Amino acid sequence: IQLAPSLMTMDLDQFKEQISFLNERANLYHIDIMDGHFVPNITLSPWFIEQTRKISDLPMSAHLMVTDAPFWVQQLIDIKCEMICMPAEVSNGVAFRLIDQIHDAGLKAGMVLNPETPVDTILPYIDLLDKVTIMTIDPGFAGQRFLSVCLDKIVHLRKLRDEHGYGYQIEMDGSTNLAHWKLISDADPDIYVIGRSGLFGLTDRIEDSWDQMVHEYEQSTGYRFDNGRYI
Ligand code: S6P
Ligand code: MG
Repeated sequence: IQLAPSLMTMDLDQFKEQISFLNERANLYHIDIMDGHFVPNITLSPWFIEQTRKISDLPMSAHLMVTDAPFWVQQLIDIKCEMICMPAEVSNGVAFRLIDQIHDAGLKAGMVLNPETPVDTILPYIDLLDKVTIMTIDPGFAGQRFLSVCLDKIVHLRKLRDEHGYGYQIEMDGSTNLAHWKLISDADPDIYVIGRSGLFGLTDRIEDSWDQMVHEYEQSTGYRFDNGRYI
């Protein structure tokens, strides 16, 4: 599996220390970008990605929660954000064009499915995608209720991939923590987004929080990390 810390949930007063620590352990960073319309909140931005790049070489994965996908996709192409993940709910009529634009720029294209959105929505272009993200919470905020019903979509996506040889990675996002580690690892996504409840909110120090997360994951699933890193 790969671990993607969700940077909207970190403490900005320890930004540099936390990123320096995570650079050695995480696989990519998850950047939530909201517009106040698609969800009633505003968090990170393309500017934040550029700032974080000053102290990190890890790939950045943008999770767009916006109604005007073409506008934000262009902003992210301009700064060469490695993975651009669009909301399936507002991509009808623009999906193929946006996926092509992202690929033409040498970047990766993903789609994100909110809890009520079925996998069928993205079937016409699923073969073109590099990543599919399954929301296991209502989007917009940290600390939301975990929706285990959404895990079925992960199993479904894995089956479709096996049957058709699709190339997408499967990611889950939302309430990734001790209470749900076992259920999530049984569904077996490739990428876990970890936020406040599973990492940043555990202790006051990122070193201790990471250790606690690893310990909780190992206890719940029987898997072993190697030197704090999931190999
Ligand atoms: C929510 C966002 C997520 C959160 C993450 C917060 O709109 O897409 O990526 O940052 O879920 O962590 P938690 O553990 O509170 O759910
Ligand atoms: Mg997210």
